[in-house]
Amino acid sequence: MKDYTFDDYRKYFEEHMLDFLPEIDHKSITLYDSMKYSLSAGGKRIRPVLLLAACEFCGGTMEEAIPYACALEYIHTYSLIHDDLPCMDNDDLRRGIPTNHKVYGDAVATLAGDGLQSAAFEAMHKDMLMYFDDPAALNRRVRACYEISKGSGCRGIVAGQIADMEAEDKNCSRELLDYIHITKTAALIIAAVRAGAQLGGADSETLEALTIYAENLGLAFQIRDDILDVTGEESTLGKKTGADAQNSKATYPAVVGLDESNARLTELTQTAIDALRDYYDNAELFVELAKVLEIRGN
Ligand code: GRG
Repeated sequence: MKDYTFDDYRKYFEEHMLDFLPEIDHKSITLYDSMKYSLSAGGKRIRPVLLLAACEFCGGTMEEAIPYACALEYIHTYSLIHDDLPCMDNDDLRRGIPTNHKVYGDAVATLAGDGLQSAAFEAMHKDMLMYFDDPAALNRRVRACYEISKGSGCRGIVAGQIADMEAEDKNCSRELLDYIHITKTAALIIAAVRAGAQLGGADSETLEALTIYAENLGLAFQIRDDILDVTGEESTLGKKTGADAQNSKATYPAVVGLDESNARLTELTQTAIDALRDYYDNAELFVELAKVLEIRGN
């Protein structure tokens, strides 16, 4: 793996982030503006960085992975726009600025999310179209696209969103809570790592180790998110705190308390790091990222 840092990957990603949006007719410029508004609002860019880094870790390059990294961030951003809508979580603030529907209205925000999701699939398929004369390269790309489709679909974030909505105001078991967190959040983190690994041509052992890393990191990420909703600062988080309790959401602190939530977060972070034990010489970015996310403030 090259010696790139998280910031190197983030910078490369952000330089190319808008390159894979379809060219939009001027008559639909409001749609493009609203899509760009949420994409350009910032965000930690964890998913695209994980995808680029996993591709290089497995022997590929970030240049070949960039359409898929962008596609993944388009899908993640669409899910945030839709999640913030009044018919879902009804949030006013996201990534430190007013939510998409607060600026463009509910209908345009819905379309911005739809546009970003379809732009993601268009970007991946446009890239695949260039590899019909290279079956091995095409194979890696189809596999990456499958990982992203799976994470963003009815077994991934969409399943997580409905389970999350239906668990509001109810007693939630630990089993259901983990199901919600794995589908709602870990699914796209797993998709990022596995898509990058597929693009890089990972062998089955490395793919398995990276998958265990991503599953544990993804669940840890959502537990930290739940904890921050209770203990975090609105100005640092860029969104409202206390929203989970106000909406009677199923969260780790609500179901098991803060102490046990923190203990589980530490345990999952360590399990994620341990999964890459055999690769430590090369896996510094993944190990450091898990440690940073365990104590993140936003
Ligand atoms: C399919 C509408 C729909 C929603 C899917 C992703 C999702 C479910 C809902 C969004 C709200 C939420 C709390 C999701 C959990 C995942 C999560 C913690 C998202 C925030 O990710 P960050 O912290 O965000 O990486 P940035 O802004 O940094 O990209």
